[in-house]
Amino acid sequence: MAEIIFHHYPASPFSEKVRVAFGIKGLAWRSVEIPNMMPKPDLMPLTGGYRKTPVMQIGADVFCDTQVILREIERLHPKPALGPDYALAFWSDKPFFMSSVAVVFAEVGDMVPEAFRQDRAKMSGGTFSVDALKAAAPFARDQWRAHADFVEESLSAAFLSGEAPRAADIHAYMNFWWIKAAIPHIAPQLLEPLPKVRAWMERMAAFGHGKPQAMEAKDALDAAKAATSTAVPGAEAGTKVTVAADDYGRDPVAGEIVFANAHEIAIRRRDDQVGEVVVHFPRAGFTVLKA
Ligand SMILES: N[C@@H](CCC(=O)N[C@@H](CS)C(=O)NCC(=O)O)C(=O)O
Repeated sequence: MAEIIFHHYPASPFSEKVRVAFGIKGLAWRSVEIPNMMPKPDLMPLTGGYRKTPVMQIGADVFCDTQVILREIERLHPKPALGPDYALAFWSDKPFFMSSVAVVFAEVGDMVPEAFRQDRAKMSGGTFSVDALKAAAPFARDQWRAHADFVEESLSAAFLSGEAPRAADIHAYMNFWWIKAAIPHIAPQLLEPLPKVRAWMERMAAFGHGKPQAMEAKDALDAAKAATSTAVPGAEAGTKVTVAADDYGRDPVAGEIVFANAHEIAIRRRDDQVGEVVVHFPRAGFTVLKA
């Protein structure tokens, strides 16, 4: 099997979900560091326009969004099982993450470069107003505290579902990890009323990230070009579509369906730098339009 190539950057909270999964499963992987804003010239040839972080590549198969990334890792490396807690990703990635975004950027929004603020405004189709974030901070902190307390209340064992870590732990952990990494001066205050969460965070951090080995972006493009997708065509194969996220970073990706099922759609596309690749997206949270 071709090696796992993971396109990410260290401060990315969604990437941390996958890095922890690599840690729990003890996997070796190649680490390609990508920019934290557009342009991403070495990523676009692989994804065809999808710009979010992270992206996982296995040969000529490219997985966009942690939903399909975690599903593919579980399929290829089923032990130890993380289980099917996918619904919890929606809680972690939307209301809990959005309150974390508001809490974090109310604190550090002034310090990030103007290019980053413009990038995030464009990606969300809105604005990035530090003044508005600061004004909303008390409300955002209440929201954050409520979501954080859901986890505190649920921790009656070492992990959320018992004595072994499951996907639920990974989803829940992302926002705590990010708060601690992005606003270390505020995190102790936010975590103070959450003793079970603090102990569980230490257990989660102890899994580490598996065995990463750095890789140049150009080498990842060459690896795609040298490989052939292993995706197996289904009944819908050949239909031309565009696929786009339905929340933010909605840049559409065009291609021909290889297969589509309840959870995943895989489309084939060509690019001079990578040849023919198959790009995989989740169904939940993505729109598919006939081209
Ligand atoms: N639904 C996506 C969300 C990914 C996401 O929002 N990632 C953030 C970084 S953690 C992002 O893409 N930010 C803009 C960027 O990195 O260019 C997933 O689960 O992978």
